[in-house]
Amino acid sequence: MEHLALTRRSFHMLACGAGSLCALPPAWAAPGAVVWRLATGYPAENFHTVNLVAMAREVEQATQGQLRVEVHPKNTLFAMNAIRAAVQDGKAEAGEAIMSSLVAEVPLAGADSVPFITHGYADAMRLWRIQRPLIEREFTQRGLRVLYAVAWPPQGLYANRPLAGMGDVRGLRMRAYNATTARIATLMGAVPVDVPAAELDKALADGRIDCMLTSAVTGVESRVWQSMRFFYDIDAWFPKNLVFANGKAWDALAAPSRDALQTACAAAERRGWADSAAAAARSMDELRRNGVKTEPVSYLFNRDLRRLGEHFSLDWVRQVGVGANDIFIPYFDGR
Ligand code: PCA
Repeated sequence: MEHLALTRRSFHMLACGAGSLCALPPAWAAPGAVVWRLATGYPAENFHTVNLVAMAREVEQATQGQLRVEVHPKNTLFAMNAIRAAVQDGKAEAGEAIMSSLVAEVPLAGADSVPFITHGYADAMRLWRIQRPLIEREFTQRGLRVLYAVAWPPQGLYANRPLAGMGDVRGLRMRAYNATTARIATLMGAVPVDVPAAELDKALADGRIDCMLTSAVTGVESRVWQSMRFFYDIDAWFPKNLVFANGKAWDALAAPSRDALQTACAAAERRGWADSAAAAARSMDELRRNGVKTEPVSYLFNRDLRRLGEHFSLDWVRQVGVGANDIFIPYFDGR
């Protein structure tokens, strides 16, 4: 009979969907189990996604299968920029988004992409601790629940030619992945070209961009050396990915499942920040191995970049209004 031919693997494919990453090896779902779908736009091998899958595994183990979180990577469930709305509307129970993509709805989410105010992971973490209660308040009002956030490695500048100063960036096609990065490109005198992470490899192969600001990790994942062999390690900012859930889906969980999810998310946050630093170091080596020259910027270029950072900060404060003080005052006071 046909159903007897259903192997554990094919059952797993049916249960989890072909594009998803289930946390555990195939197993029959526990009776009454709740399945959450978690959407992300980043690839399965990215350290953020690997961390999500580890979180899902912990939840599944702790709840003995009562709550299963399926991780759908690389836009397979929803396109990156649609994930927040999809989770808010209950089309997916949970999702991950880079915070600077949420600024239209939650302006305070943009604080981590203000360039040159964080000088390492410790600063980025301190900024997150200040941002978190404010973001939580905003998310709660929208029926969303904040689970955790993890920083990307510092954003550096890649180019297909050596850049001696800001003048050399003028007119270049600079990759951007949301309104925030497009604004930075414009301030640098470049022409923003919208390319989501999932399409970066192809855009580089097609020669559609001359320069970009992103991490060493994304440089490696997109094989940046196909067209860009210069990397300026300017530590411009530490964008964070935010993982969140639909508020109703959260409320509907049985208390033990909710506790298990909360515990696993706290662990994922701790682990993710450490993984980010480790992935950054590995990726820098990988860039060099593939012929990317990592160089410091000249004194004048650095000065101009920092001025641009100040300009962007002022812009950001103007745009966000007094709420920006709730972040910047404690952040700069805590230095
Ligand atoms: N990589 C992602 C976001 C930030 C990063 O380092 C990207 O470039 O799309």
